[in-house]
Parts: sequence; structure tokens; C-alpha cells
Amino acid sequence: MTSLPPPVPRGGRSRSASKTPKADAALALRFDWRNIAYHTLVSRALDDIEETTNKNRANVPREHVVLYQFSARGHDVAQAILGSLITHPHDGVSAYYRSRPLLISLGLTIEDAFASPLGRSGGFSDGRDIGVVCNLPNRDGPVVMPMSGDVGSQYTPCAGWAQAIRYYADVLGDDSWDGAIGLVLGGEASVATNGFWSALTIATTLSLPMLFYVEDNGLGISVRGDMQTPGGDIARNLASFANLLTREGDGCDPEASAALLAECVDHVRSGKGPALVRLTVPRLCSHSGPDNQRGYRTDAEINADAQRDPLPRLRQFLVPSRLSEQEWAELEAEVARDVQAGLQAARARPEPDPASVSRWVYADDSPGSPEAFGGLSRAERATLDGTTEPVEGGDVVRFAEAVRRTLRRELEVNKKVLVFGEDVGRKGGVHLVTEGLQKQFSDRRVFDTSLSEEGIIGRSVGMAIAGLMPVAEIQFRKYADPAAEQLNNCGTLRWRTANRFASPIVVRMPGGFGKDVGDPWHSLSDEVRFAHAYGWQVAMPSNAADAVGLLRSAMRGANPTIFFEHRSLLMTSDGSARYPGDDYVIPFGAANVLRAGTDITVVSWGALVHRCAAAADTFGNRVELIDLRTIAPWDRNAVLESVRKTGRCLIAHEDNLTAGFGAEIAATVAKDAFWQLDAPVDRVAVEDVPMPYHPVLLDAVLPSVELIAARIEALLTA
Ligand SMILES: Cc1ncc(C[n+]2csc(CCOP(=O)(O)OP(=O)(O)O)c2C)c(N)n1
Repeated sequence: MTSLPPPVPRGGRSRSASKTPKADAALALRFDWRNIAYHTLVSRALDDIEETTNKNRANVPREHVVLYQFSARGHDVAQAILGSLITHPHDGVSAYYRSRPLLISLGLTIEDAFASPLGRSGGFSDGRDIGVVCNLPNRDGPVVMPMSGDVGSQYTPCAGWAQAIRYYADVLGDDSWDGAIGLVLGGEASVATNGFWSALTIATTLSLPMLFYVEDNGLGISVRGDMQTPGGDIARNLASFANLLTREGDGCDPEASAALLAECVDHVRSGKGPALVRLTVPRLCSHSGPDNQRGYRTDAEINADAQRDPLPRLRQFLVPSRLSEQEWAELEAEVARDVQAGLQAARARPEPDPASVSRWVYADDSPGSPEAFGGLSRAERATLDGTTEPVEGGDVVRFAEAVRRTLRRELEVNKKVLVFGEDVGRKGGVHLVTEGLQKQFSDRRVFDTSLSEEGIIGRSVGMAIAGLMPVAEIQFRKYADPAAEQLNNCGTLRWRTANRFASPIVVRMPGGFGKDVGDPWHSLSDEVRFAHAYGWQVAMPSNAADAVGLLRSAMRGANPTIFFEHRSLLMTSDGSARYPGDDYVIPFGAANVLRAGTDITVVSWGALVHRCAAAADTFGNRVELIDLRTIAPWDRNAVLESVRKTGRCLIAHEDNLTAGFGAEIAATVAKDAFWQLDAPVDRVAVEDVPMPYHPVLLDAVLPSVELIAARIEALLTA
């Protein structure tokens, strides 16, 4: 994106909101304080009950035990105030384990709030995730994206949501998104994480509508805040950050918190750019159920924090000037009734069904199966039907051209597609695969990103949850390392929310050896890592036609996909093929039998397929060569059927031998085709050495045509 609004002037020191009597009156009218008090009291009651029935207590029946408890005591009042400002139907929230008061104020039912920590069926995870790691899919109001257990990982998906707001409003012309914001919550320790800085860079460079809400209780489990940022005050430290409004104050003072939060939310909603607000709050509890605070907090410190409890201050602020004593008493009675009813309903829910535990790792589009929040809807996908029949007589294209044409076509037919990554926009990618696309589709749809892979993938997740189809490029396979956390969380997102949410994204990732060159950074393959991760589809096309079909399938699909672009195929004409057409699709998990043979099955994928084909040439029609095309899912049937016929199997890949994907195939063949085998299953692969630079070293580690042929020969004569 190039056309940013003018930067907010550097703000100098952050400050608290200044108040005038007029502002006070407007503020008083703006907040429904009874509601805020109700949500706070509900949150307190939940914490009270959970803390007194946790697993350390005797004589509580097992089925009434919260296995892992996180209290929000002390953080609750400010969150309830914040929640009352999150009112736009397209507001998107990314939160963490201490954010339950906010969720309650956004519509989380008391029953669900209880049932999930109790591990009961239904609710936001169907017993799969820690109770307070929650979410709130909401088609008519603010959405809380699925939380994650790893601190800091909440930030970049929120930046993605905020960028999606701008995309819907500015590019798709949907004015129902005008004025929406992304809100992210984090503790003060989370400001030390990569995710925080990555999101801050994205939000400030793109001037996104994003509010960072830092609740500073001074402790990250036991570590003090001045270890997370010098002096312990992130708002002060960021006061001179360009394009960022910073504010801070006392989160125990309801009136001051309300004024600060209203100012920040208004700033962000009005399109002036991101804001960060830091509120100090006490942690009136241990870090979590298993923590007893011994060793890092003295009784005096615990007592001093107890004096700062914001709940009595809220009562004092409201009674008698805004609520009478009697109204407060009625409110407490109402909360007690509602909480008891919610508790009973939660306890009456059955335990989750063990038979369902493996459901929802991937999308289930069978008729009647519920639709998740996120990704293209089924109806949208139905308008993008493709064909598995290639067109006749397409021109011969190189691998890179095939990918480019597919991206171009999908950008044309689906306005929700965005293509981005480092250098992807103006330059057209360091491999030039996206060359010309920005010119054709604008810098809002095809764009460069900041240099943060965590930011690229986390942002993609937030965009996908908001209903877009992000196609992210990781410049080289090795540079997916900094994004590992976001990639892993993306893959499990559907499963851990029991299909309430999904984030189908496509990650294009060049890797593997190049034409006569290699090195440990640009030539990593290591695809097995993604096959091992949950929830991902992994495509490893060996040629241009398969690249078209698989990439289109991924971009019209409902599951996140790693799309591997082999460097040697990008750099040579090895993978050239006839262009199979603008609507060509290949389903995942369908191998291609490249040549039929009688005596041995050779299984491969990616660029090594071409070396296997050359090796097979020496053996006439004795070799059956299978190009797997995708390793997650992989076509077991095609491999087993072939091996049962030939009686021999060699697997060839570029990834490490040890625990490479060949080991998975070998184990499957050894078990399920054992009685048909005439020789041991063999593998040829790189022998657990990083890719070297000099061509003679590269040749020494990569399986050569000659080596593959020798191993085929050995098996045939075994
Ligand atoms: C990436 C990661 N590292 C470590 C942890 C373990 N951990 C859980 S909470 C926490 C402290 C977080 O403190 P803060 O962000 O201030 O939030 P608070 O708990 O105080 O609300 C740590 C270290 C984690 N969950 N994720």
C-alpha cells in the first residue's frame, strides 16, 4: 500500500485524558454503568466459584472440577468498560486467557463460560481447549477470534483483521465495515514478544484501525514488568512512535479508565490510525490454578494489591450517585441467580464424546455439516467451480509462469483474493513469480509486507477469519521459521474450536536446491514438518500443470495449504508443461502415475521426480513412477496398489532421510503390502546434511540420477 493517511504527529510523552465538566457529562451518558457492573460481577462470581472448586480442593466431585483455572480478578472492571465500547458489528477482537470479562460483556453466555473450563461438550471448544482460551463467532456483532495459549500470538491476527476492515471498506466498497476496529488485549509481558512488535509495525506503517490494550499487572507469571520493557512502561516507551496514539492510566479507576478507553476507541474508529493504551491493574490471584505465588510475591505485596481491587471502587463510583443501595443489591441478587442457573446448566451438560475427537482437523463439506466462521463461504466457493479436465493444446509454460497465471486468474474471478509477501508487490517477488500483478490489480490487492514472517502469516490468519482469501509468500522455505507459531496455530484453529472457526490461507513457499546452487538458507526442503503439523494440506508439485491445478484447488478450498514452489523448477524448464486452462483443478491426495511399470514402484514428489524419471529411462517398462503431488493428504491407495503389483518400492526425496516423509510411506508399505513385497522397501534421500553452497558439495548430497538408478537396480536384483 502506498497511499497512507498522513502520519499522526509524534506525540511526546503519553498522558492521561484531560477532563472537563462537559466531557464528564457526555461520558456519563455514553456508558451503561449498570451493565458494566453486571458483567464485572458475573466475572467475579465465575472466578469465585472456579477458585473454590479447583482441583486442589478435597470433596469436590471430579465432574465439578475445573482442570485449569485462570482468574481475571482485578482485570475485570476495565475490561467490562472496554467491552461496552466494542459495538460495531465488524469489530474484531484478539484476546488472551485473562480476557473472559471482555467476552462476557460481548455476549459469552454464563453457561458456556462455565462449561468450557469444566471441559463439557459444546461451547467454544467442545472440551478440546483450556476453558479460558475462548472465542466468539458472531455473524451480527463483534467477533472474538480464537485465542491461543502462546503469549504474543494474539497480536498479528488482529492486524490482519484490521487490514481486512480496510479492504472490505476501501477495496470491496462495503461500507458496513466503515468505523470497525481491531482490538487486541495483552498483558505487559506480552509486549516483549515478536508478535507484539510485528503487529505494531504493521498497524503503524499501514495506519490500521487497531487498538492495542495492554493490561499491566506488573507480573508475567513471576517476572516483573521492567524485564519486558525498560522501566516497565510500554506506553511511555512508545510515546514517540510515529503513527501511534499512546495513553495510559489507572485501570482501577472506573471513570478515568472510561475516559481513556473512549478516547482511544474514538481515535481508532475515526480512521486516525492505531492507538495503544496501557492500564495498570492488580492481579488479585495467582497466575493460574497451579501457581501459589510463593517465592516471588510477599504477603505485603499481595495485600497491597488487594487494596487496589477495582470492584469496591466501581461500587463506590456508582452508589449512590448512579445506582441506589437497593439497585446495587438487586443487581447482586440478579447476578447470583444468573450465575447459579448458568452453573447448573453447564454441569448438566455431558462430557465431550471421545468418538468425535478426531473430527474437524480438516473441513467437512458433507451435506448438513455446520459451516465454520472464516474463509470463503460454501456459497462463494460454489460459484468458483473448476474442472479436473485440462484444456487441449495449451501453450507450454514454465513453472513460474503457471503460478503467475493462476494467481492472476484467481485475482480476477475472486475479489477476496489478496497476494502479498516480502518484495511481492513492486518487484514482483525475488523469484519474479508475481511480476506485473501489482500493476494490474493495485497495491491494495498485491502488496509488499514488512519483513516479518510472523506478521505475514498471523495477518493472513486474521484476514481469513474475516472472510478473505490471503495468499502469502514466504520468500524462502527456511524463512518460515519465524512464523512457526502462527503456522501451527493456523493449522489447529478449526479443530480447537470444534469447527466454530477456520482460517484457510495459502502459503506459497519456494525452497529446495536451485540450478547448480544451494546453501543452508535458500535451499531447505523439510516439507515433512508441515505434513507433521495438524490441519495443513501440503502440495509439492513437480510441473507447471500440477502447479496450476493444485494452487487453484487450494485458493478455492476450505483448508490451509502450504504450496511448495521448488527453486530448481522456478529456475529451469524442468517443470515446463502445457497450460491446463484457467479453471483447471487437481484434488489434494491424488497421485499421478507418470509411467506404468511392472517390477518396481518409485515414489517421489517435487523436483526429484525429474531425476527419478531420468533414472527410470534405463529400465524400459520395469519402473512404475508415482508423483505424489501432495504429501498431506497423500495417496496411500495409489502407492499400495502399485507396490502390490510390482512387489518392490523405492522412495526418493530431497528432505532428510531420518524421519523424512519417505519413512511414513515405507512404514505404510511395509505393513499394508508386506505379503506382496519381493524386496525390502528402500529410500534414497539427503543423508541428514544441510544443503551446501559449492556445486561439488551440492552434488555430493543430492540424490543423483545415477544413484537413484543404482538403487533401483539393487532392488530389482535383490
Ligand atoms: C510463547 C509463550 N511463552 C511462555 C508462555 C508461558 N506463560 C504463560 S502466561 C506467561 C506470562 C504472561 O504474562 P502477561 O502477558 O503479563 O499476562 P498476565 O498473565 O500477567 O495477564 C507465560 C510466561 C506462553 N504461554 N507462551
